Amino acid sequence: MANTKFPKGFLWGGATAANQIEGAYLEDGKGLTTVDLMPIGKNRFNVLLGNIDSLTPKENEFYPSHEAIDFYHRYKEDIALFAEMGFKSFRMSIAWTRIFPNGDDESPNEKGLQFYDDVFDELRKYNIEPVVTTCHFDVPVAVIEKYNGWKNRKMVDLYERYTRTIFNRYKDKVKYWMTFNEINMLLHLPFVGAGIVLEEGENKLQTLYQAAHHQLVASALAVKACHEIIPDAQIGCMLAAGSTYPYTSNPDDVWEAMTRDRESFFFIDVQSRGEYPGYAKRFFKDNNIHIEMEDWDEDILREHTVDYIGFSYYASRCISTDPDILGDQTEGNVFASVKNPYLTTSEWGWTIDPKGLRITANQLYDRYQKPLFIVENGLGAVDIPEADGSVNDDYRIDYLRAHFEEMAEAIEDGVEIIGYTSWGPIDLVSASTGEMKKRYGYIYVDKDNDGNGTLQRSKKKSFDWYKKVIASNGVDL
Ligand code: BGP
Repeated sequence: MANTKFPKGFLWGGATAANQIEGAYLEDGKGLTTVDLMPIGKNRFNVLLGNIDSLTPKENEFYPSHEAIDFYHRYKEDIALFAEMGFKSFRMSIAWTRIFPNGDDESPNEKGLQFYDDVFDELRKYNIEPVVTTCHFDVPVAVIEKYNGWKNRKMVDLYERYTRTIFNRYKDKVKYWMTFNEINMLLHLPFVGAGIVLEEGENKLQTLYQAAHHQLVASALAVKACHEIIPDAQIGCMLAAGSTYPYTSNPDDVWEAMTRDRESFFFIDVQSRGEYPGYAKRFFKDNNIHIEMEDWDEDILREHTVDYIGFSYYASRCISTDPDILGDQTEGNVFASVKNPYLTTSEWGWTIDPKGLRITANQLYDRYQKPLFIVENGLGAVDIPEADGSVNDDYRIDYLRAHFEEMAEAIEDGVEIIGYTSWGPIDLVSASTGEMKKRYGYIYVDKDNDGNGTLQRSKKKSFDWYKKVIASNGVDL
């Protein structure tokens, strides 16, 4: 198509995670995973942070992941709708606990393996490329009970066995992989992605960075295994990205912004450049953090770096060292940020900054010089269906259009971007709040925050709009 900035074969699509769509949380042998213990409401945030008093679901709580949107039984209908929109790719995750219900079982669960075979076959039927995250906010509860989750080095072996199992099983069907979803989130929400329950008086930073080291080694071993088992596959990392701006040109603000960004870049510096950066070593020294390593860890990290940089982008951040300004924070986001006077926010307080996508993409490409894959982006909004059931989500279209324009600019800047999967192409459970009413989809799902609704799927206005965008490879916005 004339005038497109998007390369031929650009992987337009949508992104999801097992625990936010599948439901069937104990069906066909699946074991409990971290998210199955995360209720809706205030308590959810406590659990995300690692303050949890019981590792079994409670009678009087509502756990959104248990049914989610029932993709487990409805995947054919949903994939047919993605195909109708013209998806070239579909990002999803495998639930570790469908494959190894306890995380350390002797042999994998055949029914779990079969489910993903069926999903991949269905995608392939429509020429939709599966893009698979091995671990998206997902740690088997049994290994938290037994080993304290990623605090324990044992997790490296268990994860390696799990990833080798899925690479072997799906080697002919899946060519795009990612290791840990938003790996940097471990520092902010230690329970959900790392199964970390913090003890009273524990040296939090020591625990978090030791767990991070375990995940980084595990990620490198997965890269190694993937390259051995599926030589024609690509495997990437996944960063919760979003540049941090200094509130003023005061060098203290500029340095603070750089420091905040490095908190996140730290993970990708190791996964992509293959070694601990100097600034991290200094941070460890200043904070009395001692990372225990095996002799061969540094070799593993250096030799098995990722092929591409996957990232989510929802918002930019802004930081100040002035206590008066620092008090004026945005709400509802795990990354601390002061309000940026030039930008507006979503209903959940997330800063809306399309140009920030161009800035972030350029920054990541300058730093790593590897292809980028935008694997999450989108607007969480309340959709109110009209009397006839239609959803006129022009606000969502406006948000996406503005981001696509900036993505096209980044490509013009010379940044290599291989694909874009918008978050939640079908309404799904919100990770941070557990709500259904925080919707991202082109496809509406009839379900409310209390779990009521028919689960029926219907197309929103944005459905046809995104279809047109894909068909024109980003020209017709
Ligand atoms: C990312 C997660 C997703 C997702 C998204 C939107 O952090 O990788 O799982 O849910 O954010 O967040 P939320 O669902 O809280 O709106």
